[in-house]
Amino acid sequence: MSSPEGLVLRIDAKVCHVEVDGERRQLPLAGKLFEVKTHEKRPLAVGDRIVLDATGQAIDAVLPRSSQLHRRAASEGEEQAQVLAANLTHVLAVQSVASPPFQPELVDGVLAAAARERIPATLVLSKIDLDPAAAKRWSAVYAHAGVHLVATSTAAGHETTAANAELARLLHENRSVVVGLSGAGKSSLLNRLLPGITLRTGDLNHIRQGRHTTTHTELLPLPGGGHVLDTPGVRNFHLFCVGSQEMQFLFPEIAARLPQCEYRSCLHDGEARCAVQQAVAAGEIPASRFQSYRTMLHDALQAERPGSKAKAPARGGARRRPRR
Ligand SMILES: Nc1nc2c(ncn2[C@@H]2O[C@H](COP(=O)(O)OP(=O)(O)OP(=O)(O)O)[C@@H](O)[C@H]2O)c(=O)[nH]1
Ligand SMILES: [Mg+2]
Ligand SMILES: [Zn+2]
Repeated sequence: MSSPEGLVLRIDAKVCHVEVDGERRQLPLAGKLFEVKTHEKRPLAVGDRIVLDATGQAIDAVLPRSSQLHRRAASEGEEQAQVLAANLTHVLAVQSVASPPFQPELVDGVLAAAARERIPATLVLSKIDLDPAAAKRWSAVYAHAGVHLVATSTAAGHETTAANAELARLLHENRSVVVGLSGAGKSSLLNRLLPGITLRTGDLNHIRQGRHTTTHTELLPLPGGGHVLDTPGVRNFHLFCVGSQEMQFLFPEIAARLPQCEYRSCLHDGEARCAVQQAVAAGEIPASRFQSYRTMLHDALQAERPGSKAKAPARGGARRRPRR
């Protein structure tokens, strides 16, 4: 008889909640799987499919993932990846236009991480009732980047009915993860879009004191199809092991200009006759996107320096000299 399989729904400090044959079990985060050191901070993520051992009370193995959303973990010593969720088909990057203010580097980090895994992503511009002009400005920036964007508000009298319906449809068709700053309105939005879901939402004073309202990630099966993972707010989203040459391909509007740069291996970082830098100067590529790209590029270059504690990039390579 083959060992039973399970689906990881939630991970706490010492146990994980797993669905096995339609039933929920709590299993310890212990055993051989947790003893092997890998580049991942923890060998298990919400959304993982696992194989149980013969006792049915411990995890024997994790099945290969179809996708994963990960970021660089803040850790001492060797760099590690923190996998936020596994086996996803959609990423919702939620960012408010105000309160808390829009943070382009965080949004661009999430979008780049999704692009690298080839997971379709939607940018949800939330709380547009608070600053409609900013909503327009950011919509233009991301339309230019070819990003699928939905602008929402759940405030009474400002509710965005068509946008909410579009998001609800996406949620029912996918296994989605919802990522963004604490207080961006992730849980509020899910409560509004999904009848029967009642997630705790917070007030901003609480959040300003550094406390998140959502404190764990839990995979929720949705009546009517689909699964969603609401996550606690993240403050940053640094990419894990993306090579400097690979970086621009996570920013489609930047990569599109590469053929017009003088150097085939142009990184758009001070090189002469660079079409990207010209397009930024002419206002054809939004400055915020270029700024995010530069920050991430410098991060990658730093990691590639000899003696860096980061591992060599899994894909892409070291910076090559520009050549004609
Ligand atoms: N004006 C306005 N306020 C909103 C909107 N959506 C949510 N809020 C408020 O924003 C605050 C934070 O909302 P949450 O849904 O708890 O935010 P969250 O992103 O889930 O936060 P964490 O769980 O801490 O990551 C609450 O006070 C909500 O009432 C909106 O569309 N407009
Ligand atoms: Mg929340
Ligand atoms: Zn260039």
